[in-house]
Amino acid sequence: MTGVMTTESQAIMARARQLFPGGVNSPVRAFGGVGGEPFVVQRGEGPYIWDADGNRYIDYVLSWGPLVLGHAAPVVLDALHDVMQRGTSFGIPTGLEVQLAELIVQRMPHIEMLRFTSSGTEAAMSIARVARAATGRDAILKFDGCYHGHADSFLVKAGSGVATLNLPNSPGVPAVLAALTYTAPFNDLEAVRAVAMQVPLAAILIEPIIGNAGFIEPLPGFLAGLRQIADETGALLVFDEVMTGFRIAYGGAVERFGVTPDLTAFGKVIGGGLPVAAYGGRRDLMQQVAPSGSVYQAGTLSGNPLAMAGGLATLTSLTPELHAIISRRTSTLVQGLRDVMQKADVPFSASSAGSMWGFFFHPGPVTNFAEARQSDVPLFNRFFHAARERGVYLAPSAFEAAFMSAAHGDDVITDTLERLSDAIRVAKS
Ligand code: KE4
Repeated sequence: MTGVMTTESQAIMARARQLFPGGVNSPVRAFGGVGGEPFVVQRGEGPYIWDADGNRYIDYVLSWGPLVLGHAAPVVLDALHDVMQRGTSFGIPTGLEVQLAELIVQRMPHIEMLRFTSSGTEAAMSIARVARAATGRDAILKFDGCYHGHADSFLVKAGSGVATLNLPNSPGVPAVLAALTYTAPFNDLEAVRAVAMQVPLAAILIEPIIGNAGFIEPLPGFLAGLRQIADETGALLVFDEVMTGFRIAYGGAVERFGVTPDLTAFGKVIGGGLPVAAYGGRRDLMQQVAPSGSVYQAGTLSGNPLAMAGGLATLTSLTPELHAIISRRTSTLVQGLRDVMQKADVPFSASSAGSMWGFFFHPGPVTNFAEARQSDVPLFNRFFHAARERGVYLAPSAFEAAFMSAAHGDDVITDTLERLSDAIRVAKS
């Protein structure tokens, strides 16, 4: 029997599995949700990535959101090349972090002061600490399906029933800490009110559109209702815009929904593919962060000049006009997908906001994570692999959002729809 040829990806992953848990440096990359063997990427350019065996894919994951200009955008590469000539890291203030912060504040005026970190986890974790210090309260409330990074307080799962104490969702998370995090279903104001009236909350923390359970939008009035509950009960309202920031609208969730949080976490797009995140908001709250205040938070590579240059090049290029173009193309893709799935006669619902989109194999509407979990995951998994075999890379999980970039031209979208039309024909049978 001839030996099965080992692909280059398989050979590299075999070595990786000896070195990293699951062979990866972040769990979702291991394809655990969809099964099969992850591939190793060799390079990316524009809307495309190539794996170690030379297979090309149209990429709708875009490094889980950061690459709103596409892979290896020339303007980003030029900025990095220029800045690295002067050194790569100092641990000393540089003008670049000021410039990027001014750009963020200019587009999101509710951000009066901010702090850069190197990951969204750090940003969200720091916000929890600031909220607890500012309110003198320990409890926080999050929503089923929302992900805010892997800090202990956020790795919790809903207990039985609605708005109950939470249980650790990972070994190593102390039960006493998990018990300080309450969970409510997305879009359920009564559940939030039930907790907030019983328990003094430091913060109500939410992804304004959930990107970590697929793509789930707030019902009209839901975010405004959270603002009201927060004001009535003395909790802070926190938007985790690590994924939605500069994607669902030029000015993020505040522009799209007209609700202003007290603190916001950012990430992904503001680094343009380099490790950047940030948290910020009301000046009176942010001034409590060391060294101006006593809430400690720090980071060796926070505000790193390379990362700042990546973010500056990206946000400077992302003009309102370009954002509108990408958003329009995203709508075209989503409508095209609806048509494809209708012809294939499969239960399907899809939506988009700016340059972020997502779908479920579910008739819809999907208004919370429990409903999302009723979608046809086995069909999604077959569709994921059929799409990948036809050169389209979607997130390797039924519960992740998808993204669009400036590099995904109309021709790429047309090509995508043709490929996915064949993929669903195979996946549904
Ligand atoms: P990081 O620590 O991974 O930079 O950011 C955590 C985070 C915080 N908030 C939101 C809304 C996020 O989406 C994330 C990270 N998103 C995931 C994608 N679901 C990153 C991919 C991964 O975990 O490898």
